[in-house]
Amino acid sequence: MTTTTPATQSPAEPSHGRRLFGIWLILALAADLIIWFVWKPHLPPGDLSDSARHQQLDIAVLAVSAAPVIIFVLLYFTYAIVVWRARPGDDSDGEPIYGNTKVQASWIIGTTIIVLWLFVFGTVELVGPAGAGAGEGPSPVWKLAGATSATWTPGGKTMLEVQVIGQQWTWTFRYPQFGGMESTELMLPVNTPVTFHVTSLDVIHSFWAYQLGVKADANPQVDNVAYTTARALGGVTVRCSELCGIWHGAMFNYGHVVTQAAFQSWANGVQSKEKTDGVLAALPPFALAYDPTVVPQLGAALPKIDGITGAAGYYYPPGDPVTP
Ligand SMILES: [Cu+2]
Repeated sequence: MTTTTPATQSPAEPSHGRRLFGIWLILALAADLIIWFVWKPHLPPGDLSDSARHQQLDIAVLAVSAAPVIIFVLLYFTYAIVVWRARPGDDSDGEPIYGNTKVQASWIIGTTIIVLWLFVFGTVELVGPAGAGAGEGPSPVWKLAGATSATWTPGGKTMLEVQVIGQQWTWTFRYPQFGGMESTELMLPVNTPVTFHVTSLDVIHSFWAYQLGVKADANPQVDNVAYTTARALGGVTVRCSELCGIWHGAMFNYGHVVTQAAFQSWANGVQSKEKTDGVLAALPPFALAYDPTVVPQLGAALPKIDGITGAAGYYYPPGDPVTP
């Protein structure tokens, strides 16, 4: 439309390209500033952990990248309708145009830059936060920095190991560094690298700790590893994110991110209580995955002491028709 022919257009034709660019720049800048400073802090899943913060960042960066493109399309569309529509009585045809090097080159360069940027950013964000908060199977490719140890104490760089056990229809969290004690509450210390070992006792479930930005499949006889580091104190809701039977929708537990000292005293307390109660002795030995058909404790001894620790519905109650 920039080429003018004296027969059809007046010589005072404005520079549409420059005009479009000016309007686009203002709108795109405004949209990106609003996305970054107003919208980003409210984006799910919040900023409780490193993985959650990275997910917030990902959504914000993708929105900031997409907004100028959407605004350009809508602006060009609106501009064309308003400025270039046929005037009443104008039955003339448009100019025959054969190629436009400037337009073609900018299109190829622009789309290539966008696609490569998304590829690089997506890859960095997948690798950087140790697997983007998702389960990586029993031998993770991208590991979280932190030392492994048989015990955990506050202040160190030691990973906290948490086994997440799904069953119809509740979650149990087992802490191997605290004698293999179990809890129905997911307690985590702040600023501590955490390794989740996610498994299931019966059907397939999915461990979804929403505020932590962690989601990992819980499959029977599989140790699915996921990482996170909590960065603030707060509550966590754990839901099942894989249709797993009639009470799937009611399969949720709660948890808290607490200070390292508070976590240690809580964990020591539960451990000694379960030791005194006889729960620790009755629990199956800690393993990275369980097979309910071969662990004799499952479905036998545990229901008798159900309620002592508050872990309701330990494994299979007696006479439960559920079969693994
Ligand atoms: Cu489930």
